[in-house]
Amino acid sequence: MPIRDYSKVFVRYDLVTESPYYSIKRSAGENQIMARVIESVILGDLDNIENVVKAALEEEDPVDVIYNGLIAGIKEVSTLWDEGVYYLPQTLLASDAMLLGLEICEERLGCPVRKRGLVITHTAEGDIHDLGQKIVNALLRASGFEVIDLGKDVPVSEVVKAVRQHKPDIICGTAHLSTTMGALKRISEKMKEEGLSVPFACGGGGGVTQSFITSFDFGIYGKDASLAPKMAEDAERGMSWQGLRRKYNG
Ligand code: B12
Repeated sequence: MPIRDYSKVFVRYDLVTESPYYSIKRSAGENQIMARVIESVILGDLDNIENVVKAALEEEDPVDVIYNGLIAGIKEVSTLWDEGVYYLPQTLLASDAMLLGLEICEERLGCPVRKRGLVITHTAEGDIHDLGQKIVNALLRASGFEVIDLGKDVPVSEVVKAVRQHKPDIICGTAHLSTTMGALKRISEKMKEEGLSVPFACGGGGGVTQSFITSFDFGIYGKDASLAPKMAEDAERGMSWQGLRRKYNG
């Protein structure tokens, strides 16, 4: 007999759990358009994320879509991962959907004509968790900073070389793994060896805490990406890394 209803074929019922839908409702409240952005991130819906984000941008500010849509969605994905509901494939799809959405928001944010200063951003050597870094890039660019994005899994020596070459006002680093966060400290040590002194704002997960980041020279801990433009502004005005640390981690 021919199959009449294809919607029941190849459905992974273990993935179609109550959990994501419950999460979406919890995060978005009454805002239906934001609920669709969150849903597209959680479900890793690469076919629809672009249209959904564009629709949200007709009603909402790009920074709100980033915070209340894309970041809210990926936070739910983090919870689903921690609860053991999501595994690598779903998480990877969700991450890619978030990155696509972020690109569209970034385009909409545009860049102020006057450049305020230069920032180098990267995700630590051995680490591919670059979502936080990409958010930092978008918010910095929206605030008028020129951003050199070194990408993910960037060797310590390459970061230091870029600092030597471009002389940024501030560097940003993101790490999530206990095995990669040490690269942030090694950057600080190498900069010191070479006589370079640049504020080094860091964020991420796992062991990347304020006490770890402030255990090495130049390190300033940022819990949230929204702090990056504020730190960059202070650095560009000439505040030292010690001054920044007092202000943000005091
Ligand atoms: C998404 C994710 C992935 C995605 C990453 C996709 C991508 N493009 O980033 C994929 C599926 C690829 C992945 C892979 C792996 N992952 Co993973 N992953 C996660 C997950 C679910 C969410 C992390 C995340 O992106 N959060 C959202 C972003 C937006 O948050 P964020 O980066 O922290 O950024 C925020 C702040 O920290 C801050 N911020 C960040 N950077 C900066 C910088 C500055 C300057 C400032 C001011 C602020 C700031 O601003 C942002 C918010 O505004 C976490 C679980 C969790 N609960 O966190 C595990 C987690 C990080 N992963 C983990 C592991 C183990 C892995 C794998 C090794 C799994 C495997 N067996 O292969 C691989 C790692 C491969 C590698 N070499 O890196 C572990 C790490 C454990 C540890 N402490 O070592 C975690 C904690 C899961 C767990 N509980 O086991 N992962």
